[in-house]
Amino acid sequence: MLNMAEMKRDIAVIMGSQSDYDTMVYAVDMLKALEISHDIFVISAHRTPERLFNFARSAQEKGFKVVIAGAGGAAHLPGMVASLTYLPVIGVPVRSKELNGLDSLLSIVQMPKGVPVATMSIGESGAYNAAITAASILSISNNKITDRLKRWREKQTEAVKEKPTL
Ligand code: RP5
Repeated sequence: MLNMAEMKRDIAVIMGSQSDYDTMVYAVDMLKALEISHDIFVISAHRTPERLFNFARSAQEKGFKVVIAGAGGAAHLPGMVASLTYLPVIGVPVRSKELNGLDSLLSIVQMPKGVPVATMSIGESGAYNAAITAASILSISNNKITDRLKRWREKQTEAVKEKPTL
């Protein structure tokens, strides 16, 4: 029997710092809602570069299918991971104190050609949408995830009232 560490998970949610978790929890909660297996790691491109290298180099072999990477400031984590793996990397720009996340957004979205990072919007919405994008990627080869995504989208549509509450 596999122990927890050996279990294969579909999505790796990684973040540059513990302080990013307040944002990345929106991705984690959405993955839970869609019943998608995932694991979560703190990996800093500048504070733990070897951890980054080891993670990115072995992610595919470990069974991950998509990486969601959140980082703030001079946010090189998603791009560095993308440079070391062939898995799709979805970047979440975490809102920074100094520049309100514009620094994070530009650092992640402006990848030079050849090594893409699929970049979401800044902050909570970006984290939330990162999980939905990851689910869409998995749904290509997993009908159960397609059904869950469909049901979730239908519920979202039903929740929008035609008349505003005045
Ligand atoms: C980045 O620096 C992290 O992704 C985080 O958003 C930012 C600040 O990190 P802490 O100083 O809060 O650890 O590496």
